[in-house]
Amino acid sequence: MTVHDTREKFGDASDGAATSGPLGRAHARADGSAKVTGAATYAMEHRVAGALHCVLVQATIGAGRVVSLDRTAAEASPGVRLVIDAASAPMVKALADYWGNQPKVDYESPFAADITHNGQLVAAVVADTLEEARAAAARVRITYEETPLRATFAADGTETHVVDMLAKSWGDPDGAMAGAPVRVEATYETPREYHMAIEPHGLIVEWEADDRLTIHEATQWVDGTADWFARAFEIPFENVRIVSPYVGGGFGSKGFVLPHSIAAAVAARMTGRPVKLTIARSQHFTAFGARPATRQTVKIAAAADGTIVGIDHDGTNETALDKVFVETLGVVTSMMYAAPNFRSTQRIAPVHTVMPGAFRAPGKNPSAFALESAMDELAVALDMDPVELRRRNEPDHDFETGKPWSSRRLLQCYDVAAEAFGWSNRNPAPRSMRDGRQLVGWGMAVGTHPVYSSPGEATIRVRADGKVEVLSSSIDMGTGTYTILAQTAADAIGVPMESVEVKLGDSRLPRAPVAGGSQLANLMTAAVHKTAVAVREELIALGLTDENSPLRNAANTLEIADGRIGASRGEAIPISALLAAVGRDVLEVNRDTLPEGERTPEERLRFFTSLVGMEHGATATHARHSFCAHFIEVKVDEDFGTVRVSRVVTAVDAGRLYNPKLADSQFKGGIIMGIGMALLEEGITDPRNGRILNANFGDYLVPTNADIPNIATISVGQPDYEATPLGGKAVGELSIVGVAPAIANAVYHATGKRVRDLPITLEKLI
Ligand code: MCN
Ligand code: MOS
Repeated sequence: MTVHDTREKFGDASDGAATSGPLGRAHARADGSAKVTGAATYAMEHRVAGALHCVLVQATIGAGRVVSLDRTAAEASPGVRLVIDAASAPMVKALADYWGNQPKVDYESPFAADITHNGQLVAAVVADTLEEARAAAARVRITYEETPLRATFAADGTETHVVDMLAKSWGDPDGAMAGAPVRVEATYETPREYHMAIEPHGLIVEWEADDRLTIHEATQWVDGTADWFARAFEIPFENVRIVSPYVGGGFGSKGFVLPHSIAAAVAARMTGRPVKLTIARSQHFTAFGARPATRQTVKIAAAADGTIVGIDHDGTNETALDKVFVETLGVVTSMMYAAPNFRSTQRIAPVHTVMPGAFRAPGKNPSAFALESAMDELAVALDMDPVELRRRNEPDHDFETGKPWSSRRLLQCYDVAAEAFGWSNRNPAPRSMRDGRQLVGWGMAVGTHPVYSSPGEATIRVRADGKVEVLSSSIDMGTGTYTILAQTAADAIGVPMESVEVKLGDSRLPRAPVAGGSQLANLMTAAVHKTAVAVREELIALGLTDENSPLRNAANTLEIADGRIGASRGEAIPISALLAAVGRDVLEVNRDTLPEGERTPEERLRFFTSLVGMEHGATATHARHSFCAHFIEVKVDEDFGTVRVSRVVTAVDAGRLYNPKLADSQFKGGIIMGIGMALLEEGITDPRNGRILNANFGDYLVPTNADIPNIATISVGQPDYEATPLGGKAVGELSIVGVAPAIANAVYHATGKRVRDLPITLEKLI
């Protein structure tokens, strides 16, 4: 079953899209053929003459310090141009982190001498060839002094710090718990999980002058990256060019500048040559952080009829010793159900790890694993259908902010997904359903993601041949930005999709914020729409008022459709003919969606190179979220305990979908990642030295085709203009949220066994 099979019966978002043009329609990816034919070039495929190769040397201990680092053997190796470490590399300006935490020093090195995690960057070797650099890297002799190590956080909850800023509480949660007839309480754990994008991290750095550089690097944020390099090397923003036309997946890992990228830029500057650095797959586990391990205790108290009276959620995530990353664990819990009494506590536990980072639906994803597992446990305790339990606790507004929902069609998600799945045929008793030697389990859970928004900017050029160029420094990491921006421009101007060409991923283009928090589609379609409407108005004005326009006396106003302009009932001419007649080579318009008011160039830049302009979730008037409900079937082998997901039906409310085909692909991608999280993914840490033992694609398992069943996604969203200008809500991260608990709940239904720590591997079931 696909979204298309169910559309007739259940409808889909394009029903409400209110468009006759391309936006809201299922178009194939505009960049698809370039990708499958190899014409799309990724960062490391960029050819640059005379490039040297850089290879990283990483710490082999988890805690302590470098006592000596002997470069002589490496420097004497064939082809070697440079060996650098903390002692020999020049420092760069230390910057406040992306959340505004100020640095403790003025200058810092990308290389460490004090070791706080295994795999920390300690040196780099630059040579003529990759092989020579690799061979020499193995000859860097390092001796360490090791100090005691905390590889993972202690199970007893000691050594955690409460993050006061994130504490939430209302009503009387303790009183509600004490007086309630039904209570569940359990602790849930999720392990370290890694992004594992297909395209490895890497970059090519070229210094054209002392204060001017170009970097080819896959990034989710061209402008933020350019600004970071500019400030770190103390050169003007305009002098840094970041080029990133294609990104082979990022999932949060390519949002921010990482130490190895600074190291490559330092190496290029020192050698005076372009430098290429690709980090090896094994280094992807330590050169930057992914989802931290979490432990969460959830208590839910309810009346006998299932009405929730209180929720208490206490969650901890591990973080680095010297840097704080918070995986915000209370985020889903505080807005999902009508809880009159509520508390959530956020803790962090510093351990010897690389600083964790954002990974698809940070906070939301593990938060939902705990909450949605606990809801299933509550349904069991109440002897109530889990969908019915959720229906009874559907909140009519957001309890946390007190604001109304911009839209919340979760009840509709339950209706259509339950019907498409056949949920009414479920026998609620565990171990009651079978398929031969397989135990069959049906489980469900919900997911959500807030709508974030930031300003955007776009330039549109209509060329003499009538073709339309859309220019933006925003990026497409497989999501569909190229396609939806072409759709938006085509729709608003009135030209066919085929005559629109979108150029992205270059800091020379108009500004864009990070493609993170699932905000890019909504904010960039808004910026392109605004620009395209202005283009359309200018074309019409030209047609009506230019003394050489053949349409000058045609009517009071003109219309543009299918690339032709004319009076509504009169004859229409191609846009190219109008431009030729009035003697214009090009018509160019630039617009942005920055807040009103005079802005200095510095203020404008700050909006696109920091997170200051980002609106999180609620606006002044509304709470904005996307929603989804997953219904999942698993088959568990009774003898071996192996779990297979055999069917998934997911209903989504992400508002208006700009391209249902690409949105469907996003939803499926998220669900597949959720299946990996539930059944396969786990970074295993050696307690002796903090090493990640399965730091490769052979041992860190992600789902393959054989692991993935039929997935049906059904959209019940309708345009939500309180959420965003064009009515869409968040898509990219939504559907990973809630998959793991739906599977855990299905496994419980199949086996009678509740697994509270991911992944659900066979030894936990036997
Ligand atoms: N879309 C739509 N209608 C909407 C919103 C989005 O049709 N109302 C579709 C569009 O095709 C759009 C895509 O969904 O290009 C994603 O839009 P959006 O939700 O705005 O997400 P972003 O463009 O900001 O992309 C980032 C988001 C994040 S934060 C992660 S993490 C993630 C994700 O996208 N990483 C991905 N999806 C990914 N998909 C791929 N293939 N690779 C990644 O690394
Ligand atoms: Mo997505 S984790 O916000 O890049």
